[in-house]
Amino acid sequence: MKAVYNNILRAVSKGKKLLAVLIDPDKFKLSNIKGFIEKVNQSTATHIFVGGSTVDDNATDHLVAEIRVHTKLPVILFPGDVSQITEKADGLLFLSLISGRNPDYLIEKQVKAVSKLRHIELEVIPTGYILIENGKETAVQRVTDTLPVPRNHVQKIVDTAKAGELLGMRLIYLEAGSGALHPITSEIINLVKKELQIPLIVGGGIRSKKYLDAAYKAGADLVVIGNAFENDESFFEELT
Ligand code: 1GP
Repeated sequence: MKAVYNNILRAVSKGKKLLAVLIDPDKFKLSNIKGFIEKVNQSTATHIFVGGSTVDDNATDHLVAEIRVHTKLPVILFPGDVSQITEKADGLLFLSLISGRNPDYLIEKQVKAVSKLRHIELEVIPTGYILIENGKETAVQRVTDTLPVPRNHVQKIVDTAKAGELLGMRLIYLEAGSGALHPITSEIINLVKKELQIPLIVGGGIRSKKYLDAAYKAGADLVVIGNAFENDESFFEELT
């Protein structure tokens, strides 16, 4: 079954824009999940992503189980580490940090994940993950010990995304980083989108409807928002 990816493809082919709410297991108490997910259900969100750069073992498993009790939206893992893989989710973004040059995040972690994936039923979606500089150091940069691509190296960003597609990745994720000062620019989104046949995810620092609409208009198929919902749940209503 490839339901998660096929549903994304179907939505993109119809020109429907997708929105993922990112939940970081490190920042959410299990007891707050029910109320938060009720807001997600009433919003325009189409997906729930779960993941973080540093998460305690088992926290993701428990959190995903609790989320599933309260929603029918697809729950997709966006893991910072192998320990965050759980079969309770609907799918897994199998990330390769193709903007970086750290072999651990290009292939080593993926090899380590296989012994876990072999025994569980989880839709695995190969995803090229591209970190772009946003004005401040991000957790991804720190944890992965890689440099983001400078924002003004637009051709390099476009070529990196295309290389990911040519390597067989099924999604490209342009990441400015959690709480980014500058979200990914419309110019970058637009030029990357023009090169790709596969769906484009954009995230990091999107904290207003204006930013969200700009990302969609430039060509993002799916936008990921974490901090803006965490910091102020009334943001859900702003989007409706
Ligand atoms: C981070 O792209 C996501 O990995 C979302 O970022 O928390 O800034 O919305 P924000």
